[in-house]
Amino acid sequence: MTATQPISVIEESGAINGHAHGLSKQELSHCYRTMLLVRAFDDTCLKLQRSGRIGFSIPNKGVEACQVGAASALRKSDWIFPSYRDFGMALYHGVKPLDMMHNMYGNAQDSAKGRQMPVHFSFDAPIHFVSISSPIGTHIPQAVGAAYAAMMRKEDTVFLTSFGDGGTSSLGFHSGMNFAGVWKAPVVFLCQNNGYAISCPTEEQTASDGYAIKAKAYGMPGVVVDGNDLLAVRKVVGEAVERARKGGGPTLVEARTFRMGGHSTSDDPTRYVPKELVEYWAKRDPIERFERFLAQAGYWKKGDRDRLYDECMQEVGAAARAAEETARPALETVFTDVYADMPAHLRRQGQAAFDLAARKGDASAGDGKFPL
Ligand SMILES: Cc1ncc(C[n+]2csc(CCOP(=O)(O)OP(=O)(O)O)c2C)c(N)n1
Repeated sequence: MTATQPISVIEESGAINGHAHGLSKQELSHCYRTMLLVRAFDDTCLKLQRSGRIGFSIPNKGVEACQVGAASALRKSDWIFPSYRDFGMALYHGVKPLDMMHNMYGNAQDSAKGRQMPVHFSFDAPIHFVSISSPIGTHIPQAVGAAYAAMMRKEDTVFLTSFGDGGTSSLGFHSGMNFAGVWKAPVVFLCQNNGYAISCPTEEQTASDGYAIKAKAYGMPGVVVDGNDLLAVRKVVGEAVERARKGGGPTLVEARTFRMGGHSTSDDPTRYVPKELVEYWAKRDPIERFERFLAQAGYWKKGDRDRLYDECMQEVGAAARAAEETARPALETVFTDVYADMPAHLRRQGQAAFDLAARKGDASAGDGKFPL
């Protein structure tokens, strides 16, 4: 890992040494509660997956400050082109756990009607949150193209695209960074360096001295920030956002953090992450760090965490129950939302599938058994 010291604001003690964050008590509380909501959603989905009620989930423990700090630096009119791990950004801007749970269950209320993987949300926004793509890095040039279009229309909208350390090895990273650098598109590239791309560590991902340094080759600033420090992420992303908004072009932000769970529920990180590394990062939990800051500001006392986390768990639990009770999408929806006029061969295939289902019954009814 590079020797560059990440920018931080909240010291381990919770002190911020005169940093003017400019946030009201209400705004700070919203950041704190959103981080707890991310964790509650995460904890609940892990239990749902392990008990066979949903098929898959993407853990987020440890990276909450990156997501919430970055989202808090954006206006609602800005755009987020997220990675699959970024649902904290959506929650911050008002998406409800229930909207997310419908997707986790792939039910009839899911905007993708179960035709996407779980955690691949697409929302009817309270925020501009582009639907999540699985292929690594493909959303990076999409964000740049959208930003360039906004620039040509002389809008002052900013586009944030977020990806992991592994995302920097994608073709999309190169083409997006290059185009944005040349044309000064209003983009913030947020690389959440959580140490691993599934089991691939940084030493095997890049020969360069970290990720922020790559910005230099594309003619833009590169900044390293402590990704477990919400106020530092907000400050660094906020400066990049304002630079972009004023026509100053893109920035690459590398947020150093650590994912405290598996890559996904299909992964076993104990097979490749050294125990000492987990212990090191466990002492740097982003939520506890923020609590120490809130306590020093006089906004937090012992007991607040349990009460609020419990509230979040109630909200997420109710969402899971409601999503589980919601009917599955109708079989016909497999064939909808693609063509305005469905081609004849697809209509024939659809009819054959409906006839089969009518004769044999619903093949997916499994009495609550693990669906895969
Ligand atoms: C183009 C492409 N190649 C491979 C994969 C399989 N894959 C899924 S997630 C992942 C790791 C990505 O790691 P990183 O970008 O660091 O993000 P993180 O999961 O750590 O947040 C890989 C290789 C994929 N989805 N898309």
